[in-house]
Amino acid sequence: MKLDAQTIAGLAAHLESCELEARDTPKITDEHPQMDWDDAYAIQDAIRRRKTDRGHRIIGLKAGLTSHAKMKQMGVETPVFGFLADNFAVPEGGECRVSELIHPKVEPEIAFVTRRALKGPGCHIGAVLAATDFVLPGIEVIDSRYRDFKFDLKSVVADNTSAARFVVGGRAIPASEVDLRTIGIVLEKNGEPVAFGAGAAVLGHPAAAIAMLANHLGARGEEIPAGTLILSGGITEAVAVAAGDSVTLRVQGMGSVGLRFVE
Ligand code: 0L1
Ligand code: MG
Repeated sequence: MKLDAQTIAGLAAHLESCELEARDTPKITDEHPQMDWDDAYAIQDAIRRRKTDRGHRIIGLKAGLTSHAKMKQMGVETPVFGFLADNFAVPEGGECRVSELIHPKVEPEIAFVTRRALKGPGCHIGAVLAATDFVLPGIEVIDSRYRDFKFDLKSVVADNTSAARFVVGGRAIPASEVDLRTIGIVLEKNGEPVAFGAGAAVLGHPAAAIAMLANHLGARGEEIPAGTLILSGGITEAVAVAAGDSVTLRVQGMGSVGLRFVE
């Protein structure tokens, strides 16, 4: 690690206050170019602790930048991992307040819920499917705290991978009932299709993103607990939204899930 404990705590406080006050910031590596991956995840962990210390629950995990479309959109090459806090959850068909966010975008995703714990190293698609209780459609609302979404990967990891809100719903089905590679998705904004894709856009198979997360946590002596909701990553590019927009994700054989954006 290159940063001391005080700097990590200060950066976590800074990024979390940007999140809570819907205020943007230049990327933190501008001031701390020596920051390494361990520092980045330590800052994310410190944000997580700030939330749990205030009584929030961590209700899920996420993988981000898992599709070529997203990697190309953001000019990066590696997936990243973050957490979902209880106040990020929007009820199906519910409202998401844009005044609480900086510059929200939506991503169509497949969400997994585990039945058994998953631990790396060596976690693979087969282990993920065997440990998955069900999969269901999910929309992630990302909201990088970095000005104009200009960042590098370490800054993104520290910022909890731009996690802000999410909704899951539609028809939950056992992973064995569907080929997650060929499953088709359509993302609609205000009734118009704006993005299309298939599950294979996520690392060839969305379960591969969950395996990568388990291996990432395993390297840190952690695991994905049983009963965890995990967003596997955007299948397409992220789509910008504003107050008044209504977004629906349709997933083949799994129904639809949606939310509305209000001021
Ligand atoms: O969930 C995601 O793929 C977002 C990762 C962070 C990068 C971004 O803000 O687009
Ligand atoms: Mg995402």
